Amino acid sequence: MIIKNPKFEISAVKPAQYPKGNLPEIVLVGKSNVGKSSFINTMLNRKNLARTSNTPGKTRQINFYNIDNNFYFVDLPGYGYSKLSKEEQINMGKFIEDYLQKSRNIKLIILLLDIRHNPTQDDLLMYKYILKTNLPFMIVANKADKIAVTKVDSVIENLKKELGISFTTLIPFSSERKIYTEKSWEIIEEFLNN
Ligand SMILES: Nc1nc2c(ncn2[C@@H]2O[C@H](COP(=O)(O)OP(=O)(O)O)[C@@H](O)[C@H]2O)c(=O)[nH]1
Ligand SMILES: [Mg+2]
Repeated sequence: MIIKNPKFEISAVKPAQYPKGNLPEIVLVGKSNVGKSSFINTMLNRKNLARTSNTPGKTRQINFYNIDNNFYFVDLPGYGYSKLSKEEQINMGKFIEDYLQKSRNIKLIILLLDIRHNPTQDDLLMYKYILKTNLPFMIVANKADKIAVTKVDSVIENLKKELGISFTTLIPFSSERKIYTEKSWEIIEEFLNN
């Protein structure tokens, strides 16, 4: 896809602030620090359009990036940030689910996992939640640069078994090495055109 003018549009803290209109949305979901914002930057070939950090924020905000008035990348807050209290974590979960329920324009949910680890308890909860929504989704196993290239295929197969999936798309990704960006665009475009 040729990207001309991707723009940050709004950090929504409540549904009234979600963008008006019907642009399709490609939504990034995953635990804190897994690489959601980096994924957006890598796909757009921009260094800092989506804010990344080592210290995940505590704010419940949803960042909308308007991609050439064609669609939105939606950067959801991360879950499972251990410095939040249990109650704050539950509220964060509700905030995420609320958006997934309310938006009428979601074309694809991209659930990011860390390729180095088994899915966490929170990952599994989110995965099950996404299944329940019946929204289209794919899984991206990020930070593939952190494991040996020769191991990637078997780790992906194991992840599929772990999650009990056969048809869902699950691909490795690395923002560090910028691999699988073309494959990801192919999949995203397919869902956008659906
Ligand atoms: N090695 C490596 N680090 C990554 C990758 N993607 C993100 N990171 C790093 O992980 C940290 C969190 O990334 P960020 O995109 O802010 O995660 P978010 O909280 O999910 O939005 C940052 O220090 C990134 O540089 C990747 O593919 N490989
Ligand atoms: Mg982020």
